[in-house]
Amino acid sequence: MAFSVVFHHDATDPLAVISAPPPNESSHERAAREEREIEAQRISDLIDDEIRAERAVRKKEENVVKILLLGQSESGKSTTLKNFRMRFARDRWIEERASWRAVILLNLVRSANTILDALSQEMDDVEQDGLDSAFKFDDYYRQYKVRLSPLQAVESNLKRLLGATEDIQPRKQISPTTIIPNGSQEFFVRSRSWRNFLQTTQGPDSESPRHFQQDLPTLLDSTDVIANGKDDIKTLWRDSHIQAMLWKRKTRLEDSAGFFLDSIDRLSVRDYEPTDEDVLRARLRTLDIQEHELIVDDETDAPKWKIFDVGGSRTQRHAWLPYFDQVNAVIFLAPISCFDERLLEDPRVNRLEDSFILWKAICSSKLLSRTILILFLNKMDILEQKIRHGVMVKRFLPSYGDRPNETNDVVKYLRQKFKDTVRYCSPEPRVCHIYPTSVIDTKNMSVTLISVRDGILREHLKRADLF
Ligand SMILES: Nc1nc2c(ncn2[C@@H]2O[C@H](COP(=O)(O)OP(=O)(O)OP(=O)(O)O)[C@@H](O)[C@H]2O)c(=O)[nH]1
Ligand SMILES: [Mg+2]
Repeated sequence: MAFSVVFHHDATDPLAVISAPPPNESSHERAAREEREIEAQRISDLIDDEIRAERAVRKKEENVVKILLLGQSESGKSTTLKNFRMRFARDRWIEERASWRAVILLNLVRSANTILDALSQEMDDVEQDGLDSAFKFDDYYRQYKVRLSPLQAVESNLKRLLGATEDIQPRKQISPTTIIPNGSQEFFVRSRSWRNFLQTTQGPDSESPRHFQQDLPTLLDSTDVIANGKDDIKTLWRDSHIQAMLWKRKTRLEDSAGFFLDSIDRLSVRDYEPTDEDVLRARLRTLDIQEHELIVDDETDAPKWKIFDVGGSRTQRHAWLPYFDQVNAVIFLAPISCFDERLLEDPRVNRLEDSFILWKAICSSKLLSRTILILFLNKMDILEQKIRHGVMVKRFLPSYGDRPNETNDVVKYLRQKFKDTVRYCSPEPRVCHIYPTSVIDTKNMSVTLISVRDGILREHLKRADLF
């Protein structure tokens, strides 16, 4: 009898036996069964929808390449991000460029004030110590100090405009043989207030012209004061006694101080508009994590890129860790020109040594064991300058031994050291791409970024296939 039921259904479909209604089913039982089936179908559809939604999110996530920029403070992380934005998000970059004017003027004025502060201290010291052999900065120099005193107010006004905060770092015992951080305190702007600033200064046609108009008088007043003092600033900056005094006192000007001081004529006009290079050179210390989304390829299904820029000073590094298991690639910046410099936040520590310690920690990290590693041996231009001026690498890096004091040899030596660390410290074998860079050199960086992009994409696709 049961067989006759089976043959009632499609004999070619074995599932038909299971899914067939029970024999002799009453109409009551049938209604209840159908209700159960409808409910089961509803739940099944719900689960399908959830799976589909999850897959869509995962697909979207998979189609985002996440890059973390790491390295000590002033290693060039934010400048690298600017290069990415300049190259791959050009429209937005141009929109924001004008808003950097306040930061650029602040960089310039701070450098001038740092020189004036060093001059004052030198005058006080020589007066107190009565050193006959020291060069006497007499009334001739005192008049510059008086004439340029309005720059203090300009610095305060620009800081207020940017919502900047002074960074108070404790001064520590310092070695007499190394360049020590003896300049004015670094300032920083929290990313939120800086973003607000950018959003409110995008020009009279933006949505917030009122704010732009509010900021303009401060910018123009600052420009006028700088224009009034520019000849004095230039004279002081070019004075060989001042240069010798800065060197002797180990006064640390920022890397771009010379660039802005040399460009003072161009920067101190009322209709000044920042160029790409000005923005790249502008120093604004990063606090918090800044996140930028870029489209680095014209193809519609190409992944989007998310780049995370972090603060590099020691007190900021705890914030890096949560990003380690989220990112596809790390670009680590090691400023190799810093072999004779000390950390601003801890002058006992050599900056190159600090970079090595960080690099070792990154290579050893289990969380990053499958992350693509890219290393920029940065500030090549400054390394070349130092070597040209006769600074001896082995004096600061005894292990360098008697190798030639030439840029190429130094780069080769350091490259091998960083490479050895990858080899010996990585939890599993990995390839690391190493590029010598000067991230302020836009032309070369454009080529480097294309190579970095292609390398990351290739690796990203390969890994997506594997896992
Ligand atoms: N000459 C030269 N200057 C550079 C180079 N890379 C960065 N700089 C300058 O060094 C300064 C610091 O660079 P940033 O990109 O702000 O450094 P950072 O790593 O973001 O620093 P934090 O935000 O403090 O962690 C800026 O004034 C840059 O213009 C380089 O290769 N050559
Ligand atoms: Mg930064």
